[in-house]
Amino acid sequence: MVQKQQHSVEALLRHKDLLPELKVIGEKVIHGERLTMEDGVLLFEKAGLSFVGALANFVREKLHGDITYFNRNFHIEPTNVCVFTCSFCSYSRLYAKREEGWELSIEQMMHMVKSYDGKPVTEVHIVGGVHPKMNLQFFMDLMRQIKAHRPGLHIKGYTPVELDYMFRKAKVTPEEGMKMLKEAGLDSLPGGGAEIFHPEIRSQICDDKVDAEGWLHIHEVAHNLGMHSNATMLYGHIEEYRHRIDHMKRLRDLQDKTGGFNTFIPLKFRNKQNDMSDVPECSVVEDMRMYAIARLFLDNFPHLKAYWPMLGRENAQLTLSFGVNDIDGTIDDTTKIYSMAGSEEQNPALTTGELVNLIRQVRRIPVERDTLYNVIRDYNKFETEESVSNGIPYK
Ligand code: V47
Ligand code: SF4
Repeated sequence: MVQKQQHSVEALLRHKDLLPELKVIGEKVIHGERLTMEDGVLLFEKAGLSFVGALANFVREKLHGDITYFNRNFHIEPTNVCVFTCSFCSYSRLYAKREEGWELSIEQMMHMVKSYDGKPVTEVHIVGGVHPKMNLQFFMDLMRQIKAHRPGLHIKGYTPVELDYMFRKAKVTPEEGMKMLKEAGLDSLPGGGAEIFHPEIRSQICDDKVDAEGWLHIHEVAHNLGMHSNATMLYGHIEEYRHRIDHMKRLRDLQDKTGGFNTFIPLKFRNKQNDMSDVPECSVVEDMRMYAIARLFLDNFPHLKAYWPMLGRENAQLTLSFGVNDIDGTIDDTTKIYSMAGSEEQNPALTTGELVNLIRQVRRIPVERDTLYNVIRDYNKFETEESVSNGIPYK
């Protein structure tokens, strides 16, 4: 299969109209050589969609064949009150608008956790605004209670934005704070809060929260403690291509050092109900270009994920031909950050059967995973939507 793919990519490189500098990049990809920052920017500026798509698909199939992972998780958003003022955020409610805000107690969050008793979820994703009263101790108590109730549930929680704030308030170093959280039950970190690292852009869209160095340092500390994490990038607003490449380069460098990242998740900027509503959203073509180039540039990231509640189901299906090998598999609508920002999916709920079908419709193989990409079930062996939902194997 990969052999066949390689032949078709080689044929693409022989095309008489292909720019010589793109041919050089294509050859590097075929031979598994690393792309430079200049190569990355050039791909964004000069390469056709079919060119980057074919190369990204080649890399994807070399790494994962047709396998497309998803997982079963649920989200807890402890609060939407936030001390920060990111201009792209449609979600946070400062104290001035507190009547529109929510703050969940530990008891309320435990009630949510218990509502999944007996359901085959493997992960809880905890992320929200930065509330001055929800401190390190509060979240340690929460995680201890979750683990006491359901020890096998993987807790993926807190971005460096939340962590940096809670560590500074508690007067502990990132090393001390991460150790305390790990002991209380934190298993891994999600990818949020990264936005765009470059100060030219960060200073305009999220000036007051943790900077690039702080974000990367907290992930490095987590990796050094044996924890895994994800990384995101908020793209398609006021940044230029060089800022995207700079962002991915910083991630690639840290990954060379620690190997602790699992997944890269490009997040498409949505412009509803926020202070950047005048900035147009980028096109689907631009989305696919972003995914493909991420797959080519981040050669040391094992996985590339499309967050379907934000992109929409059909666009998420398309990404599976542009380098993506993972579709986030939230099973119900508990995440509000995207629906408030104008995501495609106002009701992002899919049954496992529907998600499996979505993946099969584009001739890929659905595989359920846990947070660390251990295989839970290979759905290739299951046939109908009903049999998938009921867990009956295909004979
Ligand atoms: O950091 C906020 C983004 C992120 C908007 O690790 C917006 O598995 C688009 O990181 N348009 C938080 N995006 C969510 C996140 C995430 C999501 C799913 C899976 C994982 C994972 C992580 O949401 C923020 C920010 O970049 N965001 N506002 C907006 N208007
Ligand atoms: Fe707060 Fe996160 Fe919104 Fe920024 S993106 S204002 S840190 S909730």
